[in-house]
Amino acid sequence: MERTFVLAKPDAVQRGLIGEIIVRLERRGLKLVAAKFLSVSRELAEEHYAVHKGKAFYDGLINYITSAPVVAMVWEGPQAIAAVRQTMGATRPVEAAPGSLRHDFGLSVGRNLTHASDGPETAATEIALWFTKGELIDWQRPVDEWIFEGN
Ligand code: DAT
Ligand code: MG
Repeated sequence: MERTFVLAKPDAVQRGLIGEIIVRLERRGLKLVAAKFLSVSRELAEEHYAVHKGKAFYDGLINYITSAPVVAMVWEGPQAIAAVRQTMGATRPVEAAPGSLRHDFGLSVGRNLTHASDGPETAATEIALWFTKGELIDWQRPVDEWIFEGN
């Protein structure tokens, strides 16, 4: 089973889309294992987006992510990383598939509503950056046998 880190970014929170993001991931069959509502410090933002340091959009990205509260989450499921990226849609909302969150609610790459880990290493790094081990909840969900076929 795979885990991935997800953020409802400040624009999603401001626009009342926290529930919309969660309902789509729940409906998909993914399981929530951690969640918190927080204001992002500049230090945390810079660490989270360290890979983008030096790019033209970096300062705007840090300002955006620290501008208002976010919801940080960890979701679990088979191929959770790919599944969540698919539900979010491509980085640029106008290139995101119809039906994806970024398509259905976005227009601008700098206001694209969500973040989701892009691979196993980044998922592990991001989960450890945003959550303590004790904040990750192992819990049983009997319906899982009807969603996950042993993969
Ligand atoms: P993603 O969030 O889909 O993983 P990314 O990691 O390439 O995309 O970039 C992180 C964020 O930075 C992205 O969600 C929005 C912003 N961003 C990326 N490319 C950008 C660009 N060319 N102009 C403005 N913002 C950009
Ligand atoms: Mg990324």
